[in-house]
Amino acid sequence: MGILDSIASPHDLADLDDAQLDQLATEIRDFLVQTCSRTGGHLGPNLGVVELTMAIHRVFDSPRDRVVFDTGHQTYVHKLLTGRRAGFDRLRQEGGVSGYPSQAESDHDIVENSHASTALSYADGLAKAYAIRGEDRHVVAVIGDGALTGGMAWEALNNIAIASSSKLVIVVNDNGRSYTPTIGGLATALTRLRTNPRYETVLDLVKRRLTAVPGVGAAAYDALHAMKKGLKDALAPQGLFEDLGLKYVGPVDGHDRAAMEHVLAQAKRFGGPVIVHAITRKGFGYDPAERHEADQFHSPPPFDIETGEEHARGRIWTDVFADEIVHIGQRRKDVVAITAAMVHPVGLHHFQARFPERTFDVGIAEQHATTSAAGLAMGGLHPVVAVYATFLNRAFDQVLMDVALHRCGVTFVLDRAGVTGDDGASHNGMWDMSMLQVVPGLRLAAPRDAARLRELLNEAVDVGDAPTVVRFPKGSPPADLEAVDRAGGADVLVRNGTKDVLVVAVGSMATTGVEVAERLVAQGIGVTVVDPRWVKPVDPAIVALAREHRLVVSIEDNGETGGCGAVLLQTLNAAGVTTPFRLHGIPQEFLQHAKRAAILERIGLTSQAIARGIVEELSTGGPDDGPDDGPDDGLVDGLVDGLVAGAPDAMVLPPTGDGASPSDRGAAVDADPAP
Ligand SMILES: Cc1ncc(C[n+]2csc(CCOP(=O)(O)OP(=O)(O)O)c2C)c(N)n1
Repeated sequence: MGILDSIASPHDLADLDDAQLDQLATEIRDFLVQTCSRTGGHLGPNLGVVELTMAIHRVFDSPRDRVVFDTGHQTYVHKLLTGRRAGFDRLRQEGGVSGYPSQAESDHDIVENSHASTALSYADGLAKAYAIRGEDRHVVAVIGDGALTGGMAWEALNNIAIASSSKLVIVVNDNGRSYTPTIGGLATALTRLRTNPRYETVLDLVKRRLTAVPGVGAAAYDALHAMKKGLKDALAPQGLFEDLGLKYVGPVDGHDRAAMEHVLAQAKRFGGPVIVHAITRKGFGYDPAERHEADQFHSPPPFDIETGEEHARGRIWTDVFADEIVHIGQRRKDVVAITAAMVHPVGLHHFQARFPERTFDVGIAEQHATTSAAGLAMGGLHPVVAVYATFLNRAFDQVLMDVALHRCGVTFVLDRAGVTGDDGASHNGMWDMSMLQVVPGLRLAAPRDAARLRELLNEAVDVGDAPTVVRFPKGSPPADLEAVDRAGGADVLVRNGTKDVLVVAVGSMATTGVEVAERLVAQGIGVTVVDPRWVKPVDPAIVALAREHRLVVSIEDNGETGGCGAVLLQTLNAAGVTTPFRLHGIPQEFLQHAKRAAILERIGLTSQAIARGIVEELSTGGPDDGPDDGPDDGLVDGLVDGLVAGAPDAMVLPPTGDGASPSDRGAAVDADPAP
């Protein structure tokens, strides 16, 4: 049994000696590598915070003292030290520990995040609350140099600087990287600190002094303490944190646990806000991660431990975008690309390699990305802002007022839209189509397959007088699904039999829509399936089709409230179309982490569940369910007769093939964690 097995809470760290603590750090690293090699996960960031997290838990008294990790992707070590080791068997899977902090998992987690740059604001509020309530509790915020590029972090620092009675320790975990190296003036300033030649000398000195004394003695502390002023004055470039009026300690080697503990203890004693600048290495201690150029194993899918080679994954939606945006860039010299610190994950790396001067990594700054894009458009260019769908939430006001109000031709490309699953509630891209519906002039496209992604992206960048959005899900696109006809700008995917049911299937739900049609047709129900391609504004051709059918069914992988179905229903209502309507989308709830297919099953977004609902509606209520008194009754009564005549299977539709619907299989989701 290793030491890690004996750790049930941070208190168990107190009695360990230096050798045991070193051993524990090694065990934690081994454990993380083993686990992530099977499940995928945020390995690199966690390998970088092993000693730092141990030091925090030895110096502070969590959960009485509060520890808030920015973004939350680097909390695996914290979870291991707070009694959650067993749950790592199913990391990021249903029933296992989640990939981010979780209140339900532990009292040691107060913030449930995943969106970056919020920790300092939470910590500011917590520390002020404890001060006002007269509670002697500290708050520790851990924030990476990447997350520190987010504007909200600086809004917080601006306030923390004057909150002199806040017992707040901010640990800047500076590994020089977000995924790729962190960009911008802040990164340059931090680099100056890190690469100052005297820094190494001082660190060496610190180490020598500390190891010269047995254990963690007062002499060691005094040595460090005496040096603090020197460190600060000699090495801290005047003008970063100190000009804000914040106390600054460091830089300190974040992999030197004893040094970290001393600096943290010193910061704790100060009793007001203090910044501790820790230098760490992402992926530290696992060679393939340290050598991994693109992102030092920021969030690999399952991999081979010996070689670090990632298990093959198929071609995903992002790859289709990555290739097409290069073609567009060749054709259009005015097209420029913006990423918020995620050049590889959003597929801009090829574009960047080809057109470096036309690619802007703005840091974790979706708001700035959006308004900067407005400026670029005003200046005569066509920006493509590529972000994960969930992160566009950050920039709603900027989309509305800065881009749309000014009728700027900016294209937003939203990756990982819809249910993403493994990364938990805040990573699902289930709000974009609701929030964007209210933006005047904005046009929104949802491609159903790779061919449509290429087509719609090209159409989007041709719009020069309004924002356009192209959104697509995580994972691999299904096989291209050709249209049988066009209706206005929409593609007709199925036209079979009489005009009983019109299925309006949005984007990635098109395959599901076609499967629903197959099931209904097998029941003798006539079906038309359309993919609107552009879901905003509503195509008049769809309104006309709705008028001709007896039931309209909308399917989307977006929240039910205010999404495509809701707006279509509203549009039909305004046009006087009274056809009954069934709306299928994601219930407006925070979805706990699980596989995407399992979540879709649970919330009824499968062809089987949708088809069953339609048959039930048609047979029990729906358009008209009375005696034979109208033109609809042939269908309805036929179904009811079928049921009455001992055909209960009409209600329980058989699954196709192996029970998993083709769309569920086609939309295979890669195992890589989202950031
Ligand atoms: C608002 C927002 N935008 C983008 C991301 C995606 N993302 C997750 S981690 C990360 C990099 C974080 O870098 P840093 O804070 O330095 O932490 P590290 O991983 O280096 O420890 C990014 C861009 C996010 N989580 N939140």
